[in-house]
Amino acid sequence: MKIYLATGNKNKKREMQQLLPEHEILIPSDEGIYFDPDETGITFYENSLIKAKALYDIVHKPVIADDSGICVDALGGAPGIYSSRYAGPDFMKGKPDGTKIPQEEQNVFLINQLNEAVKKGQLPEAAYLHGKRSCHYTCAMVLYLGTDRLYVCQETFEGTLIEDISKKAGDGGFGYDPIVFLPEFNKTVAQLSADEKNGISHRGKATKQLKKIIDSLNI
Ligand code: ITT
Repeated sequence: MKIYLATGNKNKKREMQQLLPEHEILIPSDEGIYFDPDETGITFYENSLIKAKALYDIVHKPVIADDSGICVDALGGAPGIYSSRYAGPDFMKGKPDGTKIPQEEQNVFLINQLNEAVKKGQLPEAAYLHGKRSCHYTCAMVLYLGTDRLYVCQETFEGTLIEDISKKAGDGGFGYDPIVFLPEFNKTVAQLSADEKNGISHRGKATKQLKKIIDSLNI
């Protein structure tokens, strides 16, 4: 079946196609559809629903949306929903003119911001509970099948942020993956194979649950 993925992010498309090989994953740009809805929500779920509904209203076919991001405990869960726009401590929610900075710079800013917070102390409780460098990815996935007809799965993927950009490693995955370390694997997320990442990631776990719904509905 054709499933539209409400994204402009080709890395999300690649991972979703690996996760749902029996379906054809299409993104708006594959069909020349202009798609850039305002993500005005304040939660992953709200933004995922905004994207899913916006694309459903154009294609009137099953749509999945993925709103995701990295949440650093010592930073109170930031950058969270602003992860793709994050531009350092002065522009946690993105630059006023909407321009994005390169991923490498985002990575450096995030590590330095965490290092500063750890140095200053007085971290949020979660950072003491899970470790001062703890972080997790979150993925809110909405399967939108018709007006007022939708299913939601939200999942997380825990790791720790490396201490210095010189320790970044791996060229798999995308985004913040080279700086997210998984102690149990002794690897960064970017050092995992695609199958390994999909097996444990926020996106992989959310998709696994949505797949059960897709299969049970026989759509
Ligand atoms: P769309 O809104 O068009 O889907 P986007 O990339 O802007 O594309 P989000 O608003 O959901 O999507 O932001 C997700 C950001 O979170 C993404 O750009 C990365 O910076 C980060 N992110 C999410 N999942 C990730 C993953 O698996 N690995 C690394 N970084 C990830």
